[in-house]
Amino acid sequence: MRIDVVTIFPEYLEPLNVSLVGKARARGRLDVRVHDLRGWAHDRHHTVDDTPYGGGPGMVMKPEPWGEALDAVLSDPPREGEGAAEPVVIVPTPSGRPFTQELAVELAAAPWLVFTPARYEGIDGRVMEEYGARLDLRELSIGDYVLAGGEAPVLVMVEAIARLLPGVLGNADSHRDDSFAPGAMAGLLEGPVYTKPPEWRGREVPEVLISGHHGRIARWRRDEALRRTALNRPDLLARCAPEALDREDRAT
Ligand code: 6GU
Repeated sequence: MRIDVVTIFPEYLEPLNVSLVGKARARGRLDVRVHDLRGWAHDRHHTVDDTPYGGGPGMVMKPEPWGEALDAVLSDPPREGEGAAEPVVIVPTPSGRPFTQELAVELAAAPWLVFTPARYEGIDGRVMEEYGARLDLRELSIGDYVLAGGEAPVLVMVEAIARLLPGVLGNADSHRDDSFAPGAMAGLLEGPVYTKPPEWRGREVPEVLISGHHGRIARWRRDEALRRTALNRPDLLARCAPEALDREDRAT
């Protein structure tokens, strides 16, 4: 997968060299390219923002540098089997649609993602009109709070996507039980986990986990998932299809 990021803070994306995403890059599973937007601002001060039409607080990112930057980045597609890959352009904004695990799974199948994190009050709306008219462009939000810019959301989204790429997580089964994953756990949150020692500060590991009884362990884990979901995310339980629950879920 190829990932391009255009930003006025390239150094904000340094964590992409670390840990899981860094290893995926080192292994050749991910080709990440970070570009400085100011390279496409041609005045003496490399200006990328201006005051908003219609008035109001804050500044708006000018369309010309974004247009030149996107034209340049999009003119160099990764090679994909026979032809050139189609890009998915992702515009991080608190006004976007929610970025979810389902979307992470969908985007992990794309060959090429181009992120355009903005600062200030956002990017001139004509940029999204222009590229949205001819490309798959998504305005995405990572949650119901406001950040100072889209760079941290890019780190969040890239990590969520990269860990789903084949050969990136050590174990192909690792995301089967992820919280929010559809399937056996029916979109429930994961319950608590334990490791050695069996007793720590007088607290013991739940006895069932050392019982070796796989049926009882699976039942206990599911009960804990149901309990945690009811406590922390009752909205998820409410959305849970009745068929996703089994007879024993109702019994407890
Ligand atoms: Cl994608 N950007 C900003 N600036 N704030 C956010 C966000 C994105 N998602 C949630 N809050």
